[in-house]
Amino acid sequence: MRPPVLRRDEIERGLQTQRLGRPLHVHDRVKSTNDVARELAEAGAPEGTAVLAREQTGGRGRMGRRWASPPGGLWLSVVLRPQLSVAEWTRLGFAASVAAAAAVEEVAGVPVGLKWPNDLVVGGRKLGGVLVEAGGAYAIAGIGINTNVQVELLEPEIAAAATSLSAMGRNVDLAALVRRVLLELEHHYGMLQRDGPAVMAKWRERSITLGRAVRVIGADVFDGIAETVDDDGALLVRTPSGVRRVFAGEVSLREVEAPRV
Ligand code: BT5
Repeated sequence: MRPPVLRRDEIERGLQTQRLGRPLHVHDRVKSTNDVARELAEAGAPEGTAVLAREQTGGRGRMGRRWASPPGGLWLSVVLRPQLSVAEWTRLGFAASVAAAAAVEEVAGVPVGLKWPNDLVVGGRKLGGVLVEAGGAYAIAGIGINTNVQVELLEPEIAAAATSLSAMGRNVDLAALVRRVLLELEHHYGMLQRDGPAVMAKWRERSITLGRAVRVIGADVFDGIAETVDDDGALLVRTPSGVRRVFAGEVSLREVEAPRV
């Protein structure tokens, strides 16, 4: 069954935000909502301008990876114009992840964990992800959530580690979830500007990474215990040769017994 066309008026009805999602641009099919939002930001769109698409043909993850975006999912990007120092910008992805997790919990009643840096995880599988891209004076916060997505129709490599709300038997109203994501993002983005460390503490509360044996795949590959994520968003990993601070990369949770360090 073809998921229904997204209707802007239906989403706007009951939207409780002050700024985010105002205006809201809704498309049937775009390459990437982050690209559309970036064009709008470059043309001077105000903070809060949001772009939603029913389907993305070139959805992106971090580091040029592909993000499968069939109809039925929540593919959303929001233009932000943060009043933050450049060092604080890395926290945007953490704020957006906490917001997306809180929204899913509220609307679908499913507890959502976070995996460093920006994955939404349920039952060890990826439900969604966040991609923040910075422009000059703006940032685009891209949020993807597998809402009513048939996981078995995704490419096998992606399907193997993915889940969706419908796969969990939660058929949520996409418009209601969009409204809640925008509201939670507004709340956590506001918190970020007042008290960044408070947002990072909220991220840590939801973390499924911390305390676990991990393999870090970044500039090099190494194993250790993920100790914490600091207020700059770096992952601190204890290794036999000391604690290493990881700013970018991939972490896989290891099933093996933790190395003794
Ligand atoms: C992310 O990247 O998790 C960020 C995803 C952000 C998507 C949103 S949708 C709206 C906006 N517009 C865009 O173009 N992007 C944003 P990363 O951590 O790099 O994860 C990418 C990896 O996740 C891929 O290599 C796949 O293994 C896996 N993957 C791809 N599509 C998936 C999906 N739909 N569900 C679960 N896993 C997926």
